[in-house]
Amino acid sequence: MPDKRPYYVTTAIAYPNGAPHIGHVYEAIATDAIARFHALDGRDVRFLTGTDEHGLKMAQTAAREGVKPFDWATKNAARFKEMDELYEISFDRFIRTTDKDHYAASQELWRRMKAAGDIYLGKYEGWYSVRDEAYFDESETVLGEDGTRKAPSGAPVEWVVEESYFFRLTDYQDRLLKLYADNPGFIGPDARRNEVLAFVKRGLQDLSISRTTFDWGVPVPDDPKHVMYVWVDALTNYITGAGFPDEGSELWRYWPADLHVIGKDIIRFHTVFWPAFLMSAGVELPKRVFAHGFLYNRGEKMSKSVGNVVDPFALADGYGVDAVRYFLLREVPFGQDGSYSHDAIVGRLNSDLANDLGNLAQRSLSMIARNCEGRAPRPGPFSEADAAMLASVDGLLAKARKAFEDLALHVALSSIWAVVAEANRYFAGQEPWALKKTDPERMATVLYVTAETVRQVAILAQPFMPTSSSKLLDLLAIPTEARDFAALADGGRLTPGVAFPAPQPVFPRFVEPAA
Ligand code: ME8
Repeated sequence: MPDKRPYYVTTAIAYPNGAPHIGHVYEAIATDAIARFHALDGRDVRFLTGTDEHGLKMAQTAAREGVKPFDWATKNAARFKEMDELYEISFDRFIRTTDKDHYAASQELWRRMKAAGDIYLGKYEGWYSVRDEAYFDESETVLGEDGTRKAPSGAPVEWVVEESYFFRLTDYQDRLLKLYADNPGFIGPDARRNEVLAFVKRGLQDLSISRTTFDWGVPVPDDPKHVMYVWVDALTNYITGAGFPDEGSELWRYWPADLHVIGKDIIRFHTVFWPAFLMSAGVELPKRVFAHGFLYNRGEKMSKSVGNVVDPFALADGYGVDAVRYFLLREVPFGQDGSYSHDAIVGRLNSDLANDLGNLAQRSLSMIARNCEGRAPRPGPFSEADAAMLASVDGLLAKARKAFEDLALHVALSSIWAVVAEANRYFAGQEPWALKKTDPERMATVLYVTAETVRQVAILAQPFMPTSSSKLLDLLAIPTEARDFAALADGGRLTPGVAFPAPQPVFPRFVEPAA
């Protein structure tokens, strides 16, 4: 029976203070693969992504550009959305934190935390990093060589003294530790979990959650000279996207979220502050927060100031959307840091895509076109080798499900490509081109088994490479309603006699442009 339960997955919402970079597209692609995987597996998926538009960083960048923060955000949010569309990100909503319903949700969350007695007025005196939009205890900062104080990220910090509302985070230490102990899967990967545990065990301080020295934010209910600290409203986006506070809404069935996908630098906000806010407001907690690693350009950290940000639009132009999607998810073990280079992507593109899968499909389909009247071959009895090949490809769904359960997306891909390699060995070993003269029936069986393997590989590759996979499925004349995971294994074997369109290469080799 298909599992039709709701599945709610989110990305972090990006600061649209500039153009998107490769880290943003990486997060979108990985989350999209997860969303598509569960949708193909029958789940009722909702996928939320968007932009985080308030805060001092946005206000300052807009001021430098000489435009209003909202206009600056609008311009860049459009670029993020274009990037998502270009990369086939299957989001259900692109939320902007300047959306009206998000103001209502944030203010309602605030009211509930206040009603719970967790918000009080005080005075903040301490360090703040605009780039990180984060407060730091002096012990966490370091004095740079230039004599200025820096956050752990290297961003400059400034001394802030202002009236501020505080959230009683101190009171949540035990409840948070219990949450982590009772739900070992709440924070992943383990390295991040250990980091958060150590942080919370050291003891928490109350959190400043409003600002008065600028007004680019969600006004605090009943005290509009304060705007909410940008992270309070930013985190709330996840429940805005599920219809909060209208708990009778159609969308509320998606809450609690199954998974928040974020980068490792923002784990504390998502696994300490966010669950504490929700506990305070009496809202259920998300089931899991998983932090992916950082991408570095040939090993170097990317940043706008270093000027080595890789433009996702240029990447898509250079290699193709599916090649970039495949490369990032195959090359970087999900949860670890990874690095990008031209040579590495071309290597993967030419070996895994053009040689391994592309050639397998092209060679078997062109033989079918020439020797089987361009129709799905009719197989004879299966030999041991045929049965072994089919058993391997039939076993992939279970492996892929396990890999997605563990959020080991790269493992799902390596299992699929191990079957592609096996299919290439099978094809070469069976020599269907030689069977053409000696045993045409046997040739038909080998071509059938190969094409059936390609069918299942293409179905399973859809979360990673939606466009190329669907081209492959078109070449096998698979109807759109037979492309989900229910059609894997004997849920939908290739039907003998079905006419195929003329075969075309799906994964061209990358050829270096002339210098
Ligand atoms: O943090 N490699 O926004 P953001 C991989 N607005 N991932 C990276 C990366 C890199 N080089 N650089 C950034 C914010 N990211 C907040 C989030 S959520 C309620 C608010 C990831 O635009 C980063 O870890 O700085 C985060 O998950 C996402 O990109 C957006 O980063």
